[in-house]
Amino acid sequence: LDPEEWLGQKAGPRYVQLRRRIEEAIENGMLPPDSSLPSEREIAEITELSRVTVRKAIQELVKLGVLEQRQGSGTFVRAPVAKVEQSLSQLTSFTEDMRRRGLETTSKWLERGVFIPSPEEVLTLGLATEDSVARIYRLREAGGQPMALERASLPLDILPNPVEVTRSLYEVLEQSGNRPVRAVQKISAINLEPSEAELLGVAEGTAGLSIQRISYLESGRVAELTKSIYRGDAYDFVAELRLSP
Ligand code: 16G
Repeated sequence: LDPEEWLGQKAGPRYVQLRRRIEEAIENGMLPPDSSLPSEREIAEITELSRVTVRKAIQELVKLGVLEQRQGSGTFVRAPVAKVEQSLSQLTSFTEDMRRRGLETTSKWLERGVFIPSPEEVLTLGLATEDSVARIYRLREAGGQPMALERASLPLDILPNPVEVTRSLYEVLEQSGNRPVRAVQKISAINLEPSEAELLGVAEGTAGLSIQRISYLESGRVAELTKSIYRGDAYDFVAELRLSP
């Protein structure tokens, strides 16, 4: 960064100018993915800007998901995630999908327990109005990366004890003989809400996929209503199509 080159040349506050310069350096490969940025002090020296201005530019890029701060080791250029290619023709669980790719899964629990059902849950899960519903809401991570936000609702007789789910919901259902055998899935495009983007570690307004899965037991009963938000930058959904006979 040559201060002469840009100071006073571009419109807008100085921290915005610096932000753009850093973005350009990333785009043209001067700052490759995973590389570390000089310290705030160094950047302030090179650019002859105040540390407050430098900090503001960096904070903004962190918020936008362009840079990330790693505890004790500084600021880095965020590497884009490797895309996951997910088949749409098999009824698998997140844990199984990721295990197949050699990735360990973890969950951050946002909600897990027994609740009064919403009208939608009553209708979809075929509950009586006085019934309660089991809900689990979690941030799902694979290989340390946040991948999806998932909100699952199940009838209590199918999942009597939601806190029992510590890793895989489908594993728990399998053990009680309630593993779904069929599901209907609907996928829609969305822009992530600020709170969702923050949890998923991406910039506000980033594209996401909203996926609703209603799954059924062998008996035809609804086992699960799950609403998920998947990172648009981390997933490709793939289906095989055949000419109908
Ligand atoms: C998948 C399913 C979700 C299911 C979960 C179980 C989609 C869009 N959703 O994420 O409906 O509840 O797997 O995963 O595929 P688990 O057994 O790892 O908890």
